[in-house]
Amino acid sequence: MSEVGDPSKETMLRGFRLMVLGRAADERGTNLQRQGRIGFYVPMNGQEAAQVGCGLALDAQDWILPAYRELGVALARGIPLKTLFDQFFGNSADLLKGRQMPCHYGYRDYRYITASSPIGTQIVLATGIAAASLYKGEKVVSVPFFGDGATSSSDFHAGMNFAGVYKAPVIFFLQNNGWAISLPREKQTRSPTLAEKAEAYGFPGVQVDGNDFAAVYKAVSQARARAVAGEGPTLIEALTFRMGPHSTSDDPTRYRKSEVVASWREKDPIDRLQSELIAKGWLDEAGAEKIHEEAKLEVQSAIDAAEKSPPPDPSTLFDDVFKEPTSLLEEQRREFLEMVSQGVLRP
Ligand SMILES: Cc1ncc(C[n+]2csc(CCOP(=O)(O)OP(=O)(O)O)c2C)c(N)n1
Ligand SMILES: [Mg+2]
Repeated sequence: MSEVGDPSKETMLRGFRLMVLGRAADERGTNLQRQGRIGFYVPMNGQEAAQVGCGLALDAQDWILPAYRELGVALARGIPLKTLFDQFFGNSADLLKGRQMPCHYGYRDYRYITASSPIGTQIVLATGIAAASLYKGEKVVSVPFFGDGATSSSDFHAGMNFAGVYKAPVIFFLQNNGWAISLPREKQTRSPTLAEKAEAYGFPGVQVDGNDFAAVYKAVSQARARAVAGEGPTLIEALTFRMGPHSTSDDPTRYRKSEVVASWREKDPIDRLQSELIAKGWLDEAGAEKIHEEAKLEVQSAIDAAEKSPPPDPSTLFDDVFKEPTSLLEEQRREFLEMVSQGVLRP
């Protein structure tokens, strides 16, 4: 169980390692797509403190409902790198059987619900799960991850209202990274802050520096304590910045000024935590360097292992549609495999 309030030395060091590992994996994710080795990628570069800080403040039993760029949360939850890269490659070892876009993963064993691209959907789902936890008397919270853009969705308002009325144990974790693809935060709403939207629904909304690992951890752990004590939900607005493109299908230089990006580079969450740990005497330069190097090697070995697995067998395409396949489906499978063997179709 995580501590409530300020993170301990162990949690800070663990957070640092995970943030460094996340950055290394994320950079390779983007590069693998650029090299044509995977089909798509959604980077989280710049948002490591928000994601790992939140992830580590949760209990393993809490429900995570990610959007699509929550690699830091996945690592904090303990999902192995190899499992994630298997999914990015969509290979035969992928637990999702190569059927989802890269980054759209979910794992029952980790209470990590499948990522959802339709904006805001995780907000209502999390609220429903939290209402069920309340009904069953479980001391767990549900955490939807969403962005500034999602606050304009109807699901945001429906979920917030429902959670407020029923005092559902939800931590609405909003990463305000400044942009909803090419739409800046300033054009999203006239509210001065996004956090204050919680007031209308009768529960606290707090703004936190999303590039400050310890501040995020503290805010989330306190919101969690409140939720499991039956005091209801909290909206947390973590102020951060998306350093890279929205996804590998986006070119942010067409809508963002390079000076703004450069100013956020000065606030890099990993550099910041590294300096803090060194200032406290909990880490030295050589120790930090070792963590960076080890992360790169760990990522490389996960990629090497994942790339060795062949693609899923074409015949599996028809599995899991029904518990018992219908005769029509079996006929389609036969026809499909025949076309594959004749080279008419290439899986
Ligand atoms: C309901 C819906 N509308 C539009 C889209 C297209 N879309 C994909 S991501 C995105 C921006 C979301 O921005 P934000 O909520 O700030 O999250 P971020 O990508 O910045 O993490 C949009 C509009 C979508 N996926 N779903
Ligand atoms: Mg955004």
